[in-house]
Amino acid sequence: MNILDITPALKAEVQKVAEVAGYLWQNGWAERNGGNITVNITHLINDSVRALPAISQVMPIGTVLPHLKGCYFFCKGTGKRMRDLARRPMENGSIIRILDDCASYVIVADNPVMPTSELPSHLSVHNHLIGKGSPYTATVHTHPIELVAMSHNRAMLEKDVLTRLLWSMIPETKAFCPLGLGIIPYTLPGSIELADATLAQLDEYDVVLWEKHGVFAQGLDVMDAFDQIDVLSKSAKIYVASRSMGFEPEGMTDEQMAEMSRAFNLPK
Ligand code: 2HA
Ligand code: ZN
Repeated sequence: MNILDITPALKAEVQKVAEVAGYLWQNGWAERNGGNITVNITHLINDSVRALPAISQVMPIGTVLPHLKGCYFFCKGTGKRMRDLARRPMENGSIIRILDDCASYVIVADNPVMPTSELPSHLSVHNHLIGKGSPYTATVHTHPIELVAMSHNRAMLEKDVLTRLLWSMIPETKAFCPLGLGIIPYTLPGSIELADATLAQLDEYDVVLWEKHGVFAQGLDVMDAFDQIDVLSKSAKIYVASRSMGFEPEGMTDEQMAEMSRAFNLPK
């Protein structure tokens, strides 16, 4: 018997991950093994999962994350493809348990699929979220074409330039991504520097753009994290479509955006 079959809430959560993995692939945002998804599933764990034996050796995280003691995560496997995760989540991802030292983990289900190479940075974000009492449980990293293209433009990398541009393309973007888009200057993928810079920006924004690489989003669940990337990407596509029709889009005015903030009670 598969562990998901005796844990319906967990099964529903893993199915959401698979659904989002499919969207990332269909959008052309997840070539080869590009992108990562990590979801904190601790609140869905029952005694059957708690009783599962380790099916891997004890593996070091590479850092100490005190708020993660005894937590469980579903993680995409290292080198695995989003399009495969979409169809067969438990063969292309795994459930891990963080051990009491807060510095190591074991895989408990379903297969000994090693988690994403970006595990330390994803787990650092989860540790930070729990530490500040955040309700967010999911982190998503992916490579949205138009947003990455925009990050090749120096002027667009200035603080909140892209946020303002993207918000001004269609009213919903400000309503559904009310904190905007943080920017992280080019940093080596998988590095501690990138993880630290991401952590710092996520206190101010729910989605951050890694220059010339991709986006990293946090959300209540994996669908929420995806939705925020999706609305920003929609705005980016409207900008690109306007430019390819030969004009610079006018964008909503400051007053129209201020009116949105008042009407929707938005923080910025
Ligand atoms: O793990 O996209 O940046 C695949 C990636 C890393
Ligand atoms: Zn990437």
